[in-house]
Amino acid sequence: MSAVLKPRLAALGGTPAFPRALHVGTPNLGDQARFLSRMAQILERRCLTNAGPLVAEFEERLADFLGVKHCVAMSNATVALEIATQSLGFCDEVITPSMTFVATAHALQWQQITPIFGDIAPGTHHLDPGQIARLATPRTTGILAVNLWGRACDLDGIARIAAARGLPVVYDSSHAFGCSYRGTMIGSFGEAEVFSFHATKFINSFEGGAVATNRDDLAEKLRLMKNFGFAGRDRVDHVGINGKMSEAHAAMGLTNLESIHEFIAHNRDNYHAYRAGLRGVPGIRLVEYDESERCNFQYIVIEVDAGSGLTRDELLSVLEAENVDARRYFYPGCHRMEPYRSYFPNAGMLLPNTESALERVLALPTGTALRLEQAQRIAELVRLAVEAAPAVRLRTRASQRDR
Ligand code: T4K
Repeated sequence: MSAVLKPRLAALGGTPAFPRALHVGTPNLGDQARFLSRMAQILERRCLTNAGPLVAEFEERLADFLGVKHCVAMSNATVALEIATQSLGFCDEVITPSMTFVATAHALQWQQITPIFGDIAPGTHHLDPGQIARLATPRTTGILAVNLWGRACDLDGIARIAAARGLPVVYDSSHAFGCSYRGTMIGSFGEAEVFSFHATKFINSFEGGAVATNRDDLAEKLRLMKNFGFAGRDRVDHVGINGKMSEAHAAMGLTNLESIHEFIAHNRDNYHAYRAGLRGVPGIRLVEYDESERCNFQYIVIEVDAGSGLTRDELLSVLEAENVDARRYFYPGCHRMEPYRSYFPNAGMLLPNTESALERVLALPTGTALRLEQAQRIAELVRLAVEAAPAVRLRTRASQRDR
């Protein structure tokens, strides 16, 4: 980089590239008038929750879109994971990755199920199917795999090993709404798949989630369990919880679902801008999408390697100084969070690929609130930071010393 450009980095004394912070996870919003009209209908009907028409419509549209028999809407994905795994009789030990949002592990631990963390396959951020064979014991009752960043994990590999061991599989597909695997929409794999419609997700219903399944018996049980186990007005057939989605949440979900193609197009453009801008930057690897599949392009994730001359955290400081609120998802890994850290203090030794990825991964802003030129500018800032790596390192060390 020419010396002239160096001062443009705020970390080296320039002014921030963006006057206001740009975040990972700023919500995608559909047509506001449609949403408000749905809200007016809700108030008019005075049916606010408990199997209202908008939740039913949302479930139907989701199932259609995913090409799956049933979609059961719930209050959020964490509760949906709990209900799905409990419905399938998961107990004792369940194999799951540590490279995920902590909700995946917590959904198990909340039910006193021990998450057994499997390593990711090298070069991927996904559970290595070989780990299942290695970690399965007579106490293993299921697999909870994650389709991280909207990219499918090795669904065939996992299905093969699970079938050989007679283990049911649930997928945490919180990131993967609108994505496919070998031409089939994510949503119909395993016994069930769970989606999140949290505000930060590709399609949001403020808070919300859903379980997709092709099994009639399972769908029926999920419906009972999310509604206290009620099978009739005065009949409770099962232990249950309140996992219901409200009509207002469904109104938001439906409205956003109607804009899904715009969201995808916008995210795809941002992704291409990042890909072009980061091409050839030494030590920076963009986690790419397979565009022969359907993708939601929801996460822009890079890996920062030694070749960049910077650590991931040094690059993060540079971006933060520019008002780019990049995130170290999902650092430091579930196995280094409580209570798992206390239960398995040496788990990291068995998770070398996970530990290495968690030191290098950085999620960058995208979504419909981020304009194309902002994505281009962020990529340019990453390039400048790498070009100015020696100066950035000196500055970072000096500021650490001063703290
Ligand atoms: N499994 C996986 C693999 C998941 O990633 C998640 C959730 C779950 C399960 C559980 O799903 P839910 O039970 O939530 O349905 C956020 C979300 O809270 C979490 O839902 C999500 N994963 C995770 C990836 O991201 P944080 O701690 O990063 O959230 P927060 O509050 O820092 O928000 C991120 C950024 O988004 C903020 O800097 C600003 C922006 N934002 C956020 C909200 C909520 C907005 O602009 N507006 C908003 O309303 O966890």
